[in-house]
Amino acid sequence: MAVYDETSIKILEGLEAVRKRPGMYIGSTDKRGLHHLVWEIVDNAIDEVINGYGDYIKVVLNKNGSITISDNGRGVPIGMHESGKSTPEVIYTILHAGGKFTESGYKVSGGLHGVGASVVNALSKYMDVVIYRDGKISNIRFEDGGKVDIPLKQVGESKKTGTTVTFMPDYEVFKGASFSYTTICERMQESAFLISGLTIEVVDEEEDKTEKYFYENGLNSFIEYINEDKNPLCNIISFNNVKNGIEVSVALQYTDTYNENILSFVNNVKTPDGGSHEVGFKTGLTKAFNDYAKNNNIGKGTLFDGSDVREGLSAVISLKIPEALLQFEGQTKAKLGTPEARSITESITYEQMKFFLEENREVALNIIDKATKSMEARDAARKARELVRSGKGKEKKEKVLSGKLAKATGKNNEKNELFLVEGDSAGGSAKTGRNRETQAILPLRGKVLNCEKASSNDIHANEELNTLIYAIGAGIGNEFDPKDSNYGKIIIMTDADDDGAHIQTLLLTFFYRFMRPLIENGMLYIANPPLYALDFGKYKEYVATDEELEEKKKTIKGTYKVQRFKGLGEMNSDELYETTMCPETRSLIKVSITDAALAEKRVSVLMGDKVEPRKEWINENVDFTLEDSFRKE
Ligand code: 28G
Repeated sequence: MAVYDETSIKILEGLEAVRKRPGMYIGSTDKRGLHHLVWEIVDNAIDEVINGYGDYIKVVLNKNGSITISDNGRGVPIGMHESGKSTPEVIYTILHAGGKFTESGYKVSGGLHGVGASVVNALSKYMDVVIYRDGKISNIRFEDGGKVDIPLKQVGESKKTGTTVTFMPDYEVFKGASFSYTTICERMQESAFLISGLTIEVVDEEEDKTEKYFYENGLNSFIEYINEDKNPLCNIISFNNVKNGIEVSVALQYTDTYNENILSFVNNVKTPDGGSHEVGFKTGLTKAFNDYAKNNNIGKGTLFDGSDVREGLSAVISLKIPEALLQFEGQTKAKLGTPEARSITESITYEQMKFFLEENREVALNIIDKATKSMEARDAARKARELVRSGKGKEKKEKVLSGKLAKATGKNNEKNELFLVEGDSAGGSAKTGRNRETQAILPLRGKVLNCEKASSNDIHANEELNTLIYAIGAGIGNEFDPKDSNYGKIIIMTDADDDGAHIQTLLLTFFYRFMRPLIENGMLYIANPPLYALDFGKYKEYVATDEELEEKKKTIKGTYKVQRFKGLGEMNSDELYETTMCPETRSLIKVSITDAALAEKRVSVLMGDKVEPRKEWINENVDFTLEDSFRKE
C-alpha cells in the first residue's frame, strides 16, 4: 500500500488537473484526442531510436480496447530517484511543464503532444510498464488515472533491453471513441519514412491484421510511395544540409500530372498547415528555375510564377530544429513559425536546385517546358476571365448556361443551393419539384471528365464542366474564391448505383482538384435518396438502406408493398423533393477532407491512368468510397 506524503499529494493533484481538463493537454476527448495518447507514447519510443538506441517499435491494438507499445531501446532507467520514488514512477506520474526535453536536443513535437507519458497515465483506467534492462525484467502498474497499483518490482530475468507500455484509455473520458487501425498504420508508416532503418509493426488483435513498415531510403522511399501510381518525369532529387543548427532534408520528383503535392515535417511531426519552411522551399525553388532559365536563355523572358514550377511536383520537406528555435502558429499548432527556417530552407533549396539543374540539362529543359505551358495556360485563363467581365463573355456565359441551368429566383446566394443531377430525366423531376426560390438545378449529361490528369485548359474546353464553373461563378484553381459562389450549398444528386457512385467520384475529383476551398468550407454535399418506399396505400414511408428495411419489416403489421427505386428517375417530382431535396426532410452527406495527403494519394490511385494500383486499391477497399480521407459526415 502506497504511503501518501506531500509530494505524492502534489502529483495526484497534477494528474487530477489533467482529468479535469483533458482538452488542455491533448486537444480534445474525441477520436483525435484518443489517438494523441498513442502518439505520445510512440513518440517516446521514436525518441529512443533517434538517440541511437533500438530499431524496432511495435504497436498492438488489443482485443479489450487497450493498446501495447514496445521498443527495443535501452529501457527506462529503473534506479531510485532522489525523491525516493523509482525513476519509472516519476516519469509516468509527474507532469512535465511545457514540453519534454530529449537527449538529441530536438523536441519531438511542438504541437499538442510532447506533454509526456504522465498525461496518458492520467487518462487511463490502468497502465502497465514492463522494462527490460540490466539483465532484469521490471514492472510497475498504475490504475484509475495514474495511482500506483503495484510499485516497481523485478518480475524476471532477461538479456533483452527495451520498454513495453500497455494502457487502457478511460473510455468514460473518450466517450464513444475507439482506436483506428488505419489511422495508426498511416501515422506509423509516415514515421518509418522519416526515420530510415526503423521498423514499425502494427497489429490488430481483434481483426487479426498486421502491417510492417521499414524503409532504407527515407524521404526517397516516401516520394516513391507518393508517386507510385503516377508517371515520373525525372529521377528523385534529394538533398540535405545543416545551417545554424537547423537541418533541412528534401526529396522531390516531377510527374506528368498537374497537381502539386508538398508534405512538410518538423522534428518528425507533420506540419499540415505548412509554415516558414514551406515558404522558404517554394521561394528557393522558384528562384532556382527563374535564374536557370535566364542564364541559359530558355523560356520567354517572363518570370515563372511559383505555381508554374510546382505543377506536377511531389515533395517532402523534413526539418530538424533545436528546441530553443521552435515556434508554432495557429490554433492547432500545425504551422511552423520559426523565421530562421524560412531563410535557411530557401538558401539550401536554391543552392541545391541550382546545382542540380546545371548538372542535369535535359531534366531542367523538360521541367521548364512544363512550367512554360503552365504559364501560358494561366495567361489563357486570365484572358478568358477578362472576356467574361466584358460584354462578350457575359453573352457566352448566358449561352453556355441557357437551357441547362434552372436558376433559383431568390437573390440570397448563401441560402441558395445548386443541385447537380445525374441525367436529364431526373433533372426534369428536380426542376418541377424544387423550391424555385432557393434551389437551382443543373442536369449533367453523360460522364463527367476525369480531372485527375486534366490541365485547366482541358477543363475550360469541356462543355459539361464549363457549365458547372459558370453556374457556380466563383472561378477555378488558384483563382477560385468560395465567397463569390452563387450558392451556399452544392449538392451532388445521383442514382444510388455503380454509375452514380462513379459520377460522384468524378465530381469529387474535380472539386478536390479545382475548387478545394469549397470542400474545406463545408459547401459540398451528396444527396442521399431513399432506396425503398413502403406503400401502405394511403401513405408511403421511405427507407434509406437495406438494414433499415429489414428493421422496418420486423415491426410493421398490416399489408404494404415494397418499391425499390433503381434511380432518381423512378420517383415523381413530389417524391423526389420530399425525400431528397426538401431541407426539412432530406438527409445530406457533407463532404470533408480529413487528411489532404491521403485524399491526394487516394484520388491519384482511383483516378490516375495506371490500372494496376487502382485494381489493387479497389480490391483492398471493397466498398468503393473515399472514406477517411474524404470523410462523409
Ligand atoms: C514502449 C513505449 C514507449 C523509452 C527510454 C530510455 C531512457 C529514458 C525512455 O530515460 C529518463 C531522464 C533524464 C536520463 C535514457 C535509458 C538514458 C539511459 C533512457 C519508451 C534519463 C528517460 N537509459 N526508452 N526514457 N531520463 N521508451 N517507449 O517510452 O536522464 S522512454
